[in-house]
Amino acid sequence: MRSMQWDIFCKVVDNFGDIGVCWRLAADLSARGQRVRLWVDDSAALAWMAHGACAGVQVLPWPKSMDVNVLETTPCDVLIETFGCDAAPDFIAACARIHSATGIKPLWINLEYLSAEPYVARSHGLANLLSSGPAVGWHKVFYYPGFTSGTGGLLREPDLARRQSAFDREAWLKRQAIDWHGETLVSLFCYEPPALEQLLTKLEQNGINGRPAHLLVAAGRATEAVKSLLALKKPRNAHHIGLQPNEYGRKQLSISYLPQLSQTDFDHLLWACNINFVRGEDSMVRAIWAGKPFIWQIYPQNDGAHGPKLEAFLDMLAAPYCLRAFHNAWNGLAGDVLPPLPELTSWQQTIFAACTRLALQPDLTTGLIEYALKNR
Ligand code: TRH
Repeated sequence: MRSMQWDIFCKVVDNFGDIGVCWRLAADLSARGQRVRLWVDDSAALAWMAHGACAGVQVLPWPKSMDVNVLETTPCDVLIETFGCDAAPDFIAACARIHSATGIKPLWINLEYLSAEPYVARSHGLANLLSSGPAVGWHKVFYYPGFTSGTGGLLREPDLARRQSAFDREAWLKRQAIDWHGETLVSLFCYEPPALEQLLTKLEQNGINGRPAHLLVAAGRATEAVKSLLALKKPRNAHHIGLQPNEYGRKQLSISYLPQLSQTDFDHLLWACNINFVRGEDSMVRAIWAGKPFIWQIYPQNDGAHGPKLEAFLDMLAAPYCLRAFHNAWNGLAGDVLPPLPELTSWQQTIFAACTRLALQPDLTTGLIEYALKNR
């Protein structure tokens, strides 16, 4: 396959989703023999997220005029702006200069956010004609990841299934120094869900279906949210959640706080757990590939756009009523009372069916490479 030069532009707005998706895409392109420069305004998270992975990607600071000289020796074949960010004007001006000297012009793609809403299939592949600036007359193509065949698909590395089937849960838990005694493992990666306290109380009282639960809490906002709730509970209760034995003298909930994991280890976490709580878009996709029961906290938007987006996602999953009700409460979109967790076997079947169906679609990186080979 022809190797092309890809230039990916990433602006970190907040949280880890922007850089997380950009890094995953960059690493996947590179693993398939493509050459990648990742231009990012804040690469701090890559220190832990990308740890030990993919020397083939060049990570570069957001470009200024002197930095784009590299284009003279290695011109850009495919320019990807991610999540509505505009590529640096100096970079575009350099592309335009090269174009007038050599006729070489990059394919210009705007990679959009993931959603299961119907507008995605309608908008995928539409192009805008640029009416001003050094690249006037060029086209910018809107490329939408998605869950159906009329969209760009989802990120899924070709070796994912092989790695997953070779995964050794106990060895991994040991390497993470997690003190596990066969409890039901639940991962928690969230913002500050209004029903978090209720979830902790439910787990403390009943574990999962009466079996002890061990909660593995992701670093950052999830850890802060859990710790501050436990600190609030302390004076009322005189005990920490998770330290209370139940009527049989057994502890129903224990908690481990995780360090920041590499993306590879974040996958391992999702594979190791029986139930995953995830947030944002990238970890939701990874939870689908993990094939385990999961709950999604959607990224909340001020205009309420996350409500219909969550509905569309639940429709795509063919989620039964109990899974919808739990999602709506977890996301603060319906009532104050957190319903019981869905029954595990049917929950597992719903996710497994979605995972199997979605794995049959071409993945995002394959689609992008094919599109670039055809349209460049
Ligand atoms: O961090 P997020 O909430 O990102 C969000 C959303 O993507 C949202 O749509 C976007 O608009 C906003 O950012 C700006 O959740 P997300 O998308 O799951 O990204 C988290 C990334 O962090 C994902 O790639 C997994 C990775 N990660 C690790 O690699 N190690 C870890 O320990 C943790 C907790 C996460």
